[in-house]
Amino acid sequence: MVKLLSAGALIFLFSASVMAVEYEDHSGMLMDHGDGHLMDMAGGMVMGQNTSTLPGGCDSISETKEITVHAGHKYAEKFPGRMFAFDTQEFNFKPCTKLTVHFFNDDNVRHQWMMHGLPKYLYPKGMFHLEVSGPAKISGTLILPPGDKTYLVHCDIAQHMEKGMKAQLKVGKGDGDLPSIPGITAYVVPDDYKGSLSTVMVSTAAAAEAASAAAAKPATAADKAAPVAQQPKEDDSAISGVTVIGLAIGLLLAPFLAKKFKGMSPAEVIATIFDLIRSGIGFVIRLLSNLIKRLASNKNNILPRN
Ligand SMILES: [Cu+2]
Repeated sequence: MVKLLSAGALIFLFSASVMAVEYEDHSGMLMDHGDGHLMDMAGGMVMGQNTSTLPGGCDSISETKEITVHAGHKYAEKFPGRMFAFDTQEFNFKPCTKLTVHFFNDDNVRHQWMMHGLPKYLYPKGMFHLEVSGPAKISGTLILPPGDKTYLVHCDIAQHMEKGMKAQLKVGKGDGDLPSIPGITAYVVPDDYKGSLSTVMVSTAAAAEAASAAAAKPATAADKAAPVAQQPKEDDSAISGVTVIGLAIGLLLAPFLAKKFKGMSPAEVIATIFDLIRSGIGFVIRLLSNLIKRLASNKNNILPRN
């Protein structure tokens, strides 16, 4: 125990002097809530702690490993466009390894080292999870399952993974690479710095969908206009809502139709008109259901007063 404490103190002193950051060590203050859930008063947290139960398929612990992982803004500096990162993006361990993670949060915000996809009979929600508000350190232990599999490790604080705090942990050979791991795999939604409006629009899924099918155009207009029609609560708002939708469709359709029918065979023109009518009917149905909803809600409003 004394040995452990002094080793911990040494690590603490060493990292504090090297990094010039004073980490609050949460590992000694944790309260065990059972089920591998440990917490302290400062919000340090370990979930899915498992130091002794072997996952199914493991006859014994193959190896005992300890790693130190840092999380912070500065580790993202080498990845253009990223804001947060771990200092390591890929981990690799033998199946059935007993792994202790010493997690250092270098930032003055909250970060997590959250691993997903673990067997749920052993790890609540299939997760092993370290979390601490920095600058601070927290440690936890788990036993990795057997087999070749790639596990997602990330920080689940809103937008931290999207901003770069994402890694993969391969057990055995793993089973492939995950997308958007900084420095390892391609970003799923690559940024385009050309700056032209058309490329910006194509990069959004909604615009791509609208461009892919001509018939989708009136539907898009209806979708955009619908919230406008739903907002007002007065009776006469139905008329202004319809007017707004009509105007929106008219504006969108006029140049579209002119372009669309140019150089078309009669059969193609008919097919296009059919498409438009079909999506137009869908739009009218939606409009009617909106009106009915509004009438129903008005009725409800009036009834209690009488
Ligand atoms: Cu984070």
